Amino acid sequence: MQRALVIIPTYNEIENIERLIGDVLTLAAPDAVIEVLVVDDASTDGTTAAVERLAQNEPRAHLLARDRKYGLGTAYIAGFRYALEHGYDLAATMDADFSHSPGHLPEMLAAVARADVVIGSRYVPGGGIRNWGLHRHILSGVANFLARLVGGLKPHDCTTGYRLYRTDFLRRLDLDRITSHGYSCLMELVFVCQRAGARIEESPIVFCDRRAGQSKISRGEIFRAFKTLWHLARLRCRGGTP
Ligand SMILES: Nc1nc2c(ncn2[C@@H]2O[C@H](COP(=O)(O)OP(=O)(O)OP(=O)(O)O)[C@@H](O)[C@H]2O)c(=O)[nH]1
Ligand SMILES: [Mg+2]
Repeated sequence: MQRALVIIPTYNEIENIERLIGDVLTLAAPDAVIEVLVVDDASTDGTTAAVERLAQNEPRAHLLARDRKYGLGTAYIAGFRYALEHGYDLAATMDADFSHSPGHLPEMLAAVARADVVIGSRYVPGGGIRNWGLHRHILSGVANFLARLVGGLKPHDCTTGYRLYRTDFLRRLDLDRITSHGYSCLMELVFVCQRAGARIEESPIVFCDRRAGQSKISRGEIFRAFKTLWHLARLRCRGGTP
């Protein structure tokens, strides 16, 4: 039986997090024991306290409470380190706002039997997006087009945060050398995994726009995504790794 840790980064997700943890922990996954790690960046809406309370009565729920908003990318890396230190076989990442339906996780767990990294992909047959405005479609389309063109990334969806990694593969990566701290870390992670020779598989997901709580993506994050793409393009030209 494999041990899987679902890493959920949070910043002000009080309306979602307790219900999401409940849904993840009641998933039927025949070949895996599922636990949850919330990586919270000093939420101001009570998310930290709510998860802390829940974790006191639920041994499969864990909290990493950080003292300020360090950013989404660093939350993923902190989650990976926790998974490596605590001997999990698999590490998943999932947004807290139900955009990533826990219902897709069993399919991703099945797919990881033949891969090092499974990407929950909106842009493969069977995948899709519900309730997005035109500007979000354009932003995501442009980011993925550039990621493939400039960064040489092969997956069709390089900006999704719904993923599943084998920890024995993560152990081979030099996580200290990941440079992006925010959302663009998602592209950098694909780049690093691809460079390290990962077998990457895309498993279709239907992404639903958040119904509760507020989006945390900012204009600054979009600007930083371009900086990250530039960084990846340079690395690609030099043939080096980040
Ligand atoms: N720990 C941590 N989590 C974050 C941070 N920023 C965002 N998150 C979490 O990362 C996940 C994705 O953030 P969202 O705001 O949903 O980003 P998004 O899905 O691109 O935007 P929407 O479609 O509007 O929801 C959510 O679980 C957030 O709570 C951060 O700085 N630190
Ligand atoms: Mg979201």
